[in-house]
This record gives sequence, C-alpha cells and structure tokens, in this order.
Amino acid sequence: MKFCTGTGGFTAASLVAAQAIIAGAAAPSTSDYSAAQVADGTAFKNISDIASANMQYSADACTYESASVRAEWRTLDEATRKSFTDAVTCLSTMEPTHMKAEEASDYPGVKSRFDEFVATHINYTMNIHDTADFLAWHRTFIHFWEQDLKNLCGYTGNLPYWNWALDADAPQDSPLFSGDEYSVGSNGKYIDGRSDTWLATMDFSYPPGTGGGCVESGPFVNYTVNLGPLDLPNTDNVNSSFQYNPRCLVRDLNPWFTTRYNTYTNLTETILDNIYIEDFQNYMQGYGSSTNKLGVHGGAHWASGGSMQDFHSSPADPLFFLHHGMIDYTWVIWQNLDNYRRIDAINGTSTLGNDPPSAEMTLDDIVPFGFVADDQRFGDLMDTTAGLFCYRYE
Ligand SMILES: *[C@@H]1O[C@H](CO)[C@@H](O)[C@H](O)[C@H]1NC(C)=O
Ligand SMILES: *[C@@H]1O[C@H](CO)[C@@H](O)[C@H](O)[C@H]1NC(C)=O
Ligand SMILES: *[C@@H]1O[C@H](CO)[C@@H](O)[C@H](O)[C@H]1NC(C)=O
Ligand SMILES: *[C@@H]1O[C@H](CO)[C@@H](O)[C@H](O)[C@H]1NC(C)=O
Ligand SMILES: *[C@@H]1O[C@H](CO)[C@@H](O)[C@H](O)[C@H]1NC(C)=O
Ligand SMILES: *[C@@H]1O[C@H](CO)[C@@H](O)[C@H](O)[C@H]1NC(C)=O
Ligand SMILES: [Cu+2]
Repeated sequence: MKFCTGTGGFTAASLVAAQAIIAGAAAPSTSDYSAAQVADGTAFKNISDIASANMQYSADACTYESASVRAEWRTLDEATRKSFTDAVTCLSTMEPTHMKAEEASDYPGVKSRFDEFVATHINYTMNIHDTADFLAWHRTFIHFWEQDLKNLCGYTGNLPYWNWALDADAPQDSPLFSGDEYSVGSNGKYIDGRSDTWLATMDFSYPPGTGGGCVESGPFVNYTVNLGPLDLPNTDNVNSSFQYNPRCLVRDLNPWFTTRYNTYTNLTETILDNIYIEDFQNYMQGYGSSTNKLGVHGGAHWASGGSMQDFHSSPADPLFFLHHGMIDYTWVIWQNLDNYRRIDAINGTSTLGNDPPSAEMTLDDIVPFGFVADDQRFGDLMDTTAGLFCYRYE
C-alpha cells in the first residue's frame, strides 16, 4: 500500500495517533504488536507509516509533499533501475573531481570520482563508526553520492535502498542479485570447498556463503575495484591505506548472517526496543552486547561478502549505498516516532569506542567529508527535511 500524500488522505485514527506522538505520548514498543506481526513486517510497516504521518507536521521549507521519495529497489521500474546502475558506472569511470594533482601521489588507488568516496570512507573509518556521528556521517555520505549520480551522471531518480529483511531467509535468491540487466549485479561466482572462517575480534566462526568469486553477470560484471581491502579475513590485504589494487567486484551472499541479524524481527526490535540514541546506535552496529555482535548494520555488511565485509573500503561495492539507505531509513523511522525528542538526539565522541578518548561531540562540531564534499556542521545533518536534505522513504 502506498502512503497517501496530503492530510486529505489520512484516516482520522492515524491523525489522532500522529498528534498524540507530537504531543509527547510514548512511541510504540514491541509489546504493542504480536510476535507474528513483528516477524512478518506488519509492525515495521505500521511504525514506518506512523513516522511518515509525523513527518507531515514539519514546518520546514521542505515539506512532506515536496520531499523526494527514496524507494526500495524491487519497487522501481526497470528503466529507473537501469538508469541508476548506468549512472554508477558513469561515476566509476569519471575522473576524480576533488583530489588535487599534487595529492595524487598520496592516493595512488584513487582513479575515479567513485574512488574519492571510497578513499574518504577509508580515511575517516576510525572517526565515523561507533561514534556520535555514525548515522549522520553515513546519511550525508550517501546523500552526496546520490547528488553526484544526478548532477554528474544524469540520473533522474532517487537513491534506492535494499530492505534486506525481505531477503533475510535467502539473500542469494533476492531479485536484487538476479544478475539480469535490471539487477544490482549478480552474486559472486560460486567457489566450492571453502572452510569456515574464524573471526577473532568477534569471537565466532561463520560458514562460507553462496558465492565467493567475482560478480558474474549484470551491470557490474566488468566493474573494477581499485581500493582496499584493508582488513578482510582470508585475503591479501593492501599494505597502505590508499594502495592501487585493481580487481573484480567480489560478493558472497550468506544467509548465515541475514537469518541472525537482518530479519524483520531484528529490524523492528532495533527501532522499538531502544528509546535512547546511545542504545539505538549501539544496537544497530552490534556494540555493547554479547548476543547481538553485528546488529542490522554489520549483519548486512558481512552477509554481502567481498568488499562489503571490509570495514574500511566497503563503499567500493555500490551495494553499500543501498544498504546504508536502509540504515538511514531505519534511523528516520526511529527519529520520527518521537520527532520532538529524537531529531537532534546525539551521544558519543568522535573516536571509535572512544579509543583514543576524545571530547563528547556537539551539534556545533564540524564533520569532515574529505574528497566527497565540503565539511558540514553536525547539527545540519539531523533532519531529512531541512538544511541539505529534502527526502523521505516509503
Ligand atoms: C498502527 O497500528 C495501530 C494498532 O493496530 C493502528 O491503530 C494504527 O492506525 C496504525 N497506524 C498506521 C499509521 O497505520
Ligand atoms: C563486459 O565486458 C565484456 C568484454 O569486454 C563485454 O563483452 C560485455 O558486454 C561487458 N558487459 C557489460 C555488462 O558491460
Ligand atoms: C603486501 O606486501 C606483501 C609483502 O611485500 C606482498 O606479498 C603482498 O602481496 C602485498 N599486498 C598487496 C595487496 O599488494
Ligand atoms: C534476529 O531475529 C531472529 C528471528 O527472526 C532471532 O532468531 C535472532 O536471535 C535475532 N538476532 C538478534 C541479534 O537478536
Ligand atoms: C551518553 O550516554 C551515556 C550512556 O547512557 C551517558 O552516560 C552519557 O551521559 C551520555 N552523554 C551525554 C552527553 O548525554
Ligand atoms: C584525510 O584526512 C586528512 C585529515 O583530516 C585530510 O586532510 C584529507 O583531506 C583527508 N583525505 C580524504 C581523501 O578524505
Ligand atoms: Cu561506514
């Protein structure tokens, strides 16, 4: 069901519910739904609709009606999907736009505009994960990438996202990875005979996925990844952060991760069981828990395989931007279920796990975007219908 635009399309009940939340009533919790509703996506749809209804009370210049709408990949028509992946290929074959000639020797792996995004994420990895600005930095990073697809490569749609909860049972069977020309490229070619991988930092081992080799059909079959990996298991990692290391795009879709970390239950509990921003951002990234070691964020990264598993260079796979669209959508719902308290809620410092210790961030801090774009004031990155942004999800 599409959500109607304009208050005329709302039922009286949803208006009352929305106003109750604006007035400060508690956001819904998991106990408002049956386990079946949490597991099958019904509860997620309901809280997404409540958050959308709340967004309509925004008094910003960007209105609910004027906001651009980011939709799930499989709901896009074929022409839009193809124009999106064509624009990504355009970005990956375009000269860098921000790196100065005298900087090129410091960044030997930066060959394209797309690589400037990857290099910037590598550069700031330790300052944008498990920090106060994890969500805001990645929101802004994918926004600038979306703007480049439009402004530099003629894409006329909006950034699509990947709702992995729809594919949690078997991501390898998802239409996203069918490998036809309207997909985001296939899974990696299946590699037989691999053994389990022990992840010492996580204290668990996981079985090989359903691919493991190069993407074999679809839009990114000829794609060249230039940067990374820096920290992958079972791989020849680079010896310097920005080393030139050209190779194919590898994927290894793995239901072992998605069934544990990316189900509708996992997604919905992330939003509903975490009232405070420090708990919400920790739960989503899998920090501070011995049972939830990856969260929905880490789960889909590990479930994708290849570059997506590399902490530093994960944006090298265009899938990163569809995954982080879903992460941003999750935050947008969380924020708008109680927008008065949550839009500007932040907690934490600017160093991963506060190691080395750094100051608590404030909304007046300047957040760096390296070769991507101008640095931004943190407080300007909190509301998707104000400042730089004017978009919503459905
Ligand atoms: C969400 O679910 C509740 C309880 O079933 C219902 O009263 C409400 O109308 C729903 N809200 C929306 C926006 O669908
Ligand atoms: C990939 O490269 C091969 C060999 O150059 C070419 O035949 C094929 O059309 C390319 N496929 C795509 C999807 O660009
Ligand atoms: C890193 O250096 C070692 C030792 O010289 C080399 O064997 C390895 O291939 C290098 N890794 C990459 C990705 O270049
Ligand atoms: C994710 O949800 C599944 C059921 O859908 C459950 O078995 C699993 O324990 C959940 N994972 C976490 C980390 O809560
Ligand atoms: C951040 O959250 C922690 C844990 O709840 C809390 O102790 C701390 O006071 C919070 N910091 C700020 C600045 O609110
Ligand atoms: C990397 O970080 C340094 C220090 O903040 C900055 O001067 C440089 O421009 C950054 N490079 C990229 C590619 O982000
Ligand atoms: Cu990241």
